[in-house]
Amino acid sequence: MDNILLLIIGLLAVAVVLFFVFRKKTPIAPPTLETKKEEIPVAEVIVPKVSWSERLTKGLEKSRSEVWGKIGQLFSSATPSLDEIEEILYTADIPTGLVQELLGKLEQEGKGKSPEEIQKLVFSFMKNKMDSIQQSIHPQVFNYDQNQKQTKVFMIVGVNGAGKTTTIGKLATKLKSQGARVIVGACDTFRAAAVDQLQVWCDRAGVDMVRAKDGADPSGVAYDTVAKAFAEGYDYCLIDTAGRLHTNQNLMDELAKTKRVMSKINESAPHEVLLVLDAITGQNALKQAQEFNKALQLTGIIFTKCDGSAKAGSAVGIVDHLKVPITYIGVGESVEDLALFDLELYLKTLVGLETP
Ligand SMILES: Nc1nc2c(ncn2[C@@H]2O[C@H](COP(=O)(O)OP(=O)(O)OP(=O)(O)O)[C@@H](O)[C@H]2O)c(=O)[nH]1
Ligand SMILES: [Mg+2]
Repeated sequence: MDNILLLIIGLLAVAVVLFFVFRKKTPIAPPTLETKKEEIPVAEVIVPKVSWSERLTKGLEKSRSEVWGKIGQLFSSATPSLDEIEEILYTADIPTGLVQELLGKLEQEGKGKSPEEIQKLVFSFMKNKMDSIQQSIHPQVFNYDQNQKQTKVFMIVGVNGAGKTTTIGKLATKLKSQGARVIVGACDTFRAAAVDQLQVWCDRAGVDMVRAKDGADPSGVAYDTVAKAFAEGYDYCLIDTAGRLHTNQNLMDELAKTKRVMSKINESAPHEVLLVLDAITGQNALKQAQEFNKALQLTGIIFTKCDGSAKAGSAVGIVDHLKVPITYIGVGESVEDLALFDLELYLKTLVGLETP
C-alpha cells in the first residue's frame, strides 16, 4: 500500500516537473510598429489637349498684338495714323510694294469703317495676295493615303538652324501615326551631332533611318535612301540636308547634285523640295528663298518659328514674290506645333478675326 502511494506521489512530482519544463511559452507580441498607411492623394494630372487652332493663336500672338491686330484700331480712330501703320508694317518686314498697296486700299475703302471692318479689309487684301498660289498645293501629297502606290520623296533644305531636322522629326512622327511607312535619309554628313539628333527623332517616331559615315558624300546617302525607299515600298522618304548659306555657290551646287541623283532612282523624285524658313528672318527670308528657288525649283515652303517673332506676316510677301506656296507652318518645338498651312485660318488668326 505504501509502495503504491509512493509511486503515485512520484508520478505526480514528475508530472509537475514536466509541466514547468515543457510549458509552452506564450510568444511575446512584438511591439506594433505598423504605421497607418497614409492615403496619399494622387493628383490627377490632366494634360489639356491643346487644339491646333489654340496653338496657332498663341504662336501668332506677337505678330497679332504688335502688328496686324492693331491696324483696325489705328485706322478707325478720329485721326487715322497712316504713318504709324506704315512704320509697323515695315518693322514686320513687309516689302515696300505691299505696304504701299495696303495703305492705298485702306485709304480708298477703309474710311469711316469700324476696326473690325478694317481687319476684314486687311484679311481680304492678304488673302487675295496668297490665295491663287496656295491653291497649287495638293494636300493629298502630304496626307498618307493607304492606297498610295508609290513612295513620296520630300527633300528638306534651308539655311543653318532654320528648323529642318526638327521639322523632319515632326513630319516623320505625324506620317507614321497616320499609318505610313517612313524612311529618313541623314544627308547632313558634316556634323555627327546632326545625324544623332535625327536618330533621336527617328527612334522616338519608330521610323527607319539611313546614315553614313561622317564626311560621306551627302548625295550618296540621298541616293541610297531613295533606292531603299523605292525597293522596299516605303510610303514616305524624307531627306534631311545640311544647313547652308544661300550665298555659298559651292554648297548650293552640292544641293542641286543631291536633288539630281534622286531622280536617277525614279524620275519623279524628289516629289517635293521644301525650303524651311525661319519666320524670325523676316526680309532676309525672301532673299534666301529666291536663291534656293533658283538652285532647286522649290515646290513649297515650311514656315517655322512663327511663335518667336512679330514677323509671321512676312509670309504674305514671300508667297507673293516667289509664287511658291507655304505647305506647313511651325509654331513651337513639339510635334503638335506643326501643321499643314491653312490660309484662311492663318490669316484670320493673324489679324484677330473670329476663327471657325
Ligand atoms: N520656337 C520654335 N523653335 C523651333 C521651331 N522649329 C524648330 N525649332 C528649334 O530651332 C532649333 C534648330 O532646329 P534644327 O531642326 O536643328 O534646325 P536645322 O535647320 O536642322 O539646323 P542645321 O541642321 O544646323 O542647319 C532647335 O532648337 C529647334 O527646337 C518652331 O517652330 N518654333
Ligand atoms: Mg539639321
